[in-house]
Amino acid sequence: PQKRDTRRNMEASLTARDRVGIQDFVLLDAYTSESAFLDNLRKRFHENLIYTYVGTLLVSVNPYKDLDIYSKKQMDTYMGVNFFELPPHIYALADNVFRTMLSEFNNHFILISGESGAGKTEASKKILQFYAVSCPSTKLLNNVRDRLLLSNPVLEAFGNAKTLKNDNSSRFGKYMDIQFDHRGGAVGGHILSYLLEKSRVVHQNHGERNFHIFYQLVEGGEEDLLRWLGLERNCKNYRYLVQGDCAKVSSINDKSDWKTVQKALSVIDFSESDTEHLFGIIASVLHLGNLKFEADARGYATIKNNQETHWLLGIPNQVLQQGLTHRKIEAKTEEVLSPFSVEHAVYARDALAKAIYGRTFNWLVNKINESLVNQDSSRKMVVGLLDIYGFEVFSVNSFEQFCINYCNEKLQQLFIQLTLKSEQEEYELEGIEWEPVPYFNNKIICDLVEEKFRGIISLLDEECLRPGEATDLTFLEKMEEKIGGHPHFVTHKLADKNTRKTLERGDFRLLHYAGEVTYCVVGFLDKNNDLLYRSGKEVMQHSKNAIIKHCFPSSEPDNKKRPETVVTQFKNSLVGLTEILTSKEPWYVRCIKPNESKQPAKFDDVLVRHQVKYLGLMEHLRVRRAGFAYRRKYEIFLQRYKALCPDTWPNWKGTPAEGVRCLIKHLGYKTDEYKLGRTKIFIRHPRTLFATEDAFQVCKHQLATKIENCWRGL
Ligand code: AD9
Ligand code: MG
Repeated sequence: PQKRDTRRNMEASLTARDRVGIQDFVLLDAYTSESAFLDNLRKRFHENLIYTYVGTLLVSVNPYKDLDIYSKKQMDTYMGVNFFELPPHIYALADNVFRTMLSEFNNHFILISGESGAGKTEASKKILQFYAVSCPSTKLLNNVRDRLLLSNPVLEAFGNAKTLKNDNSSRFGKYMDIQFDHRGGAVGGHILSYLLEKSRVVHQNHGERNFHIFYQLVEGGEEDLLRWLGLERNCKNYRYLVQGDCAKVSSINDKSDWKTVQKALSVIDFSESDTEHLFGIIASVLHLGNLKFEADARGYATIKNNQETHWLLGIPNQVLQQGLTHRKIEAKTEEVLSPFSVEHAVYARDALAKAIYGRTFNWLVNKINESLVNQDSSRKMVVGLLDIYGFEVFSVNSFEQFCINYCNEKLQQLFIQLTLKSEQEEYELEGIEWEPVPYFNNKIICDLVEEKFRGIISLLDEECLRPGEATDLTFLEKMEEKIGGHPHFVTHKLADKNTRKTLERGDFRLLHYAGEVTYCVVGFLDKNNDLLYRSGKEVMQHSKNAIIKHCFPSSEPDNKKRPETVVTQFKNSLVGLTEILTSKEPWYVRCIKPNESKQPAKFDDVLVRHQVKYLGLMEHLRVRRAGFAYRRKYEIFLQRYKALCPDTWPNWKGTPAEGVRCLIKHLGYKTDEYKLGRTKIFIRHPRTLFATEDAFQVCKHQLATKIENCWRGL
């Protein structure tokens, strides 16, 4: 009854439409007008109503302030309620995914997208928290639940950082499977991580920071610990922490975050020795960064100040020193040591610091996964959560932005394929009359980046295969030669007079689905090669630190065999991700950033309009509006609802299509409410289906009572 009341309240509140707007864009009268769409979003935003539906897709606008809508009470309200009965909420989406999974015994995923700072990570945390509270609980399940929840602060500490766009920006991609048993208990999880932005370890742009964990350790670490690690409580003393010149950030409390991470580590099975080794590594990276090199009389690098690095890493000082100032080269039958110049030594040191951090991060993800392994081998269902770094444009963009934006391009392509394209193809296939909705397909940009032989990735890899000859500039020239005529690619040389003024010779510009980005080609080859000298690797193999030992196994193939380049590995991992996702049922959260200054109550029309456009929300709305919210195979629909009609219950003798026809006639479906395709029934509005589902629940209850009474002999 309480829920019905809520529905009535909602209806009443619809009269206040002028004030709070419409909660589902599908109901918007001027549904083809971008301005009407924007008006509705703005109206709701100013009323703190940050969520709005487009059918079952959830649009979320970052409020940049804490709203009182995520309490336990709110979670309870949203549990088990049909989608459209309450105001839109991320909990409603999470709950519907969960219940659909339980009733259909299949796998789902929630794709959360939007540009950097739009609220993806926060959305994914809210969903996880909702499941943690709403799932059935037992002691064992609570254990899994706590680990799932606490994996977040740990991964954020090591994989997030302050950027100019977002004080807590994800610098790695994350896909998390939450595994449920047939009763809906959370029984395990698994995390896949994608391309961590390792370069941040050794370099940060002005106004940005290194990964949070470094500052947490220096600010929050206990006195004893810092002493043991040879660290001082002053971020300014560490070269790797000061390049961005903003070690302190008002929105971040490193001290209390340190405590949270400590607690989390203990819950996810980190032994004392694990944490000792882990923070030994973090400290050793800071010490590495402070290593200085001097040129000896012959101009070769020698180490000027060697601090605690060697013992923190458990490597004899002599071995480490040699590894940092020389590299091994093979000469005919023997190996000889070739000394580095100072510049070369600095490069090798930074490469080592990046490798240590990157591999430790992967170790961390594996360790968390071990603690999330499902102990119960029975069949399980999953809800996957995808929270990846968002599209980003800075004043200078490099290889990292290229990878991040390429990834967003791929996710947009997936969205298009699963919604706009497949939806329209399905109508055609099912013989349903349909007026096609035009949309921009970004496949052309994906191809430009990843096509075999002539895509940007292929050209970059090709240049990486010509050490000594190729440079970042030859890579640029090769692109100009091979893809110069592409409508989404431009450089200084190719541009018209006006555009040329905005480009340097070393730039190339891509016209991404989300906007133009100018990339500076400097560093592309180097970052894609991600070269770590063999001597550096071998030095690490001497380590007594258990994590380092694990991360640099002596069996690792050496440089003789060429490893895959960074971007090719990334491309392959995205192919894998697409396969994982397309085998599951999709749901979408589209996050919008209301302003560039991270301020509450500020709605920048131009900025939001641009996002509405490139996120494809208008096209999605048009397809939804003209289409059908719900569709099911005749067999499945009949099987579930046949008890509602005396002619189809208990067994229907004819074809499933005829059965469904008979059933909906009995239920009184109006002709404009549904369409019958070749293999499926299509229902226009969710409310039609909800009414049928409600009737089914009543019927089921009556049937159960009847059976129980029979048993009792009443
Ligand atoms: V990035 O691509 O990882 O750089 P995200 O993940 O899209 O980005 P994030 O979720 O980190 O952005 O949100 C950025 C900040 O906005 C958060 O740190 C919060 O301060 C703020 N935010 C986002 N969503 C909410 C919300 N629902 N309520 C309150 C929010 N604040
Ligand atoms: Mg994020």
